[in-house]
Amino acid sequence: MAFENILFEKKNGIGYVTVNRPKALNALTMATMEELRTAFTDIQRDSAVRTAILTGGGDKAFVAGADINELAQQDAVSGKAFAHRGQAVLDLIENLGKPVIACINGFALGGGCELALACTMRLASESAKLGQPEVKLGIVPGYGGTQRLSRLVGKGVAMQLVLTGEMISAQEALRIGLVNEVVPAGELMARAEAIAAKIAVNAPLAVQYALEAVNRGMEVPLAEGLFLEATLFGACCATADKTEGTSAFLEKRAAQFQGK
Ligand code: CO8
Repeated sequence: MAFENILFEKKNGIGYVTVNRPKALNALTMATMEELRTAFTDIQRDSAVRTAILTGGGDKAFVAGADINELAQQDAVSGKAFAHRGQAVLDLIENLGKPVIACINGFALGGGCELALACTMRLASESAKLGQPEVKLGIVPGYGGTQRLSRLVGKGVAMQLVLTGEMISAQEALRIGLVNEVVPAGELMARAEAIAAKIAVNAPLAVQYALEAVNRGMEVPLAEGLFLEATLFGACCATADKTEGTSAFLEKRAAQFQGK
């Protein structure tokens, strides 16, 4: 499929997705969201792709939010449908079964911050700015910002960000746990690729189940989460990769995983 709003490339086991509307600071139109859905569905289905890296085109923005031109047209019914459809794309990214690393190379505001929140981990360049400015536009976050942000950084800090709408620096985002690491802009992609390479040598099913255990475990009481963990642990014990991983350790050689 030819994309108009994103760039999509698969190389060395990594799916590279770039939101590419730099003139509008990569603002998310519905068409852009549909293209993201297509690209991430492809990544999910392609067993040769082990991780994904999501970033923004140009040097100014990751994503500066939902496209305000489209937002301005929404009424109660279409606005709800709009938010729902976009949320489904972010759910796909969050539960892809493969890690998605957000490279926040500039503004990550509103829907852009929410898109980053749906990723498995977030790296930011030193000049990145993050925030949930929706209240300044008379709306609330609609792509999960009121939910994922508070789960990630805690209720009090999330409230401050969502209610003031103020932008914070990459360093402040690091301090509150909104991003995992801050790196110089020129090193952002290389750092993401280095993390992806570390994940790629591990057992694919174990990576997938670990991701599922953390994501789903966050939503249930501890006892249920521990039960889920034990169940997925048991499932891992039935895989060829567990036999290979434990044998390779005992034979003092590198494991060759097959994702089986
Ligand atoms: N939508 C559309 N166009 C945008 C957006 C956006 N979110 N952000 C920037 N642009 C455009 C500008 O209009 C401008 O276009 P033009 O050159 O044609 O005038 C171009 O990008 C460059 O922007 P600026 O000139 O404003 O650049 P500055 O460096 O002066 O400022 C800012 C950068 C601070 C990032 C500024 O552009 C800004 O404040 N942007 C809006 C940020 C924002 O409010 N984002 C939240 C949007 S709401 C949202 O995301 C809700 C998500 C949930 C939706 C769920 C239901 C749909």
